[in-house]
Amino acid sequence: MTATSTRTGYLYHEVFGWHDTGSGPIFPSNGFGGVQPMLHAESPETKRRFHELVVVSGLIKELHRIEPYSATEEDLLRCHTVEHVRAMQEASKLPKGGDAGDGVSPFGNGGYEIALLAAGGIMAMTDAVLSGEVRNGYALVRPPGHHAIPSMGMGFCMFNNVGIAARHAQTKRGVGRIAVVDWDVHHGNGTQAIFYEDPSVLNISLHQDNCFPPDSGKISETGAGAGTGYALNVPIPPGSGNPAYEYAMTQVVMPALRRFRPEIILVSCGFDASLMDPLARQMVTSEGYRRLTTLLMEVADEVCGGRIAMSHEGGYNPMYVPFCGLAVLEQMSGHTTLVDPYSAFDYMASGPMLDHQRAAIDAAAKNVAGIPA
Ligand code: 3YP
Ligand code: ZN
Repeated sequence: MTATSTRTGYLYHEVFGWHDTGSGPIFPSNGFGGVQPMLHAESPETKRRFHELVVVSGLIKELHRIEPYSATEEDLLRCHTVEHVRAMQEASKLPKGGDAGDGVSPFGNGGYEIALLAAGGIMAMTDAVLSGEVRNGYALVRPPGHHAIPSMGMGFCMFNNVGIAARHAQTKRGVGRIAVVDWDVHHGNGTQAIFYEDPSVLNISLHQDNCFPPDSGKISETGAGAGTGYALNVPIPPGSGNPAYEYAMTQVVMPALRRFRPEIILVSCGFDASLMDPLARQMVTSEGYRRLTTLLMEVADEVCGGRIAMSHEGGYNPMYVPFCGLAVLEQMSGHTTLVDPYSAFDYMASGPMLDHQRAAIDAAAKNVAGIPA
């Protein structure tokens, strides 16, 4: 199978920066309670700076811009309960908005409409990849989605953007088999929950072992009922860097995709496994993200005509996320622009994979054979 287009899609909308997560850094700020107000970890800054680097580097000229549209209530309801959708609609009308479900996922007035555009953003990118308008593409959306379960949002997520795009592709675009590769450093528990009993969606999550949500994403979670075997979890020990992540790709993700043979690969792309991230303890560098992208493109060329649609999830270092993102977009599009100055720090992450890291990934790799052939 060959891709009909060689273009790389790119999607961003200024209103994603208007999703208002308030003034509590993860936890709500509180008078004399000790949490001093500051920008929330999931702030506009990381994504806005990523977008601005895409523009200033000149890479934007090599990308094919895709416009987002708003998901409809019907689109949301393919993944979420009507109670969750109604709760988000109602809270969004309040002068100060509300919370998506767990108390650390605030949104402001009008946040519901922004979340519709985020879900519709990855839907639009998926459409563009499926139609052949682009070969692959990146939707730089906000709020993120991979923690949102059917009945509630959590972990900074309101609705499960990638899940909604997958169901949309199946019901409106005639797609059968879809693979989700989630390399955000946290477990993609929401996406896993949505497709846990569904054999048409293979959900692979690489994440730091027991990071967030607590006790979520163990190798023993492999799906249920008709979906048995179609969930794959790769818990990676803290302190892992490029070699361990590459090993997880070659030993788990690539063989699993070859076995499952999806028609398209959706990526929950977080940059919070980076060397510089405050919300996890991994050591992936921009070159590491470039390498993960190369490997994913290789297997996508083999199994699904190169069709990859990425959706932005986490990543909380406003200095570094833009360079990790630029590396991924450069690799997807085959163009290079400027040098990542933070590569001066790569020596910190240059160590080899350690034995316990290899053992953890080898243990997860055993489940690849459990994907029904
Ligand atoms: C949610 C609360 C503490 C950690 C945080 C993780 C959010 C995230 O990036 N998920 O992918
Ligand atoms: Zn994350």
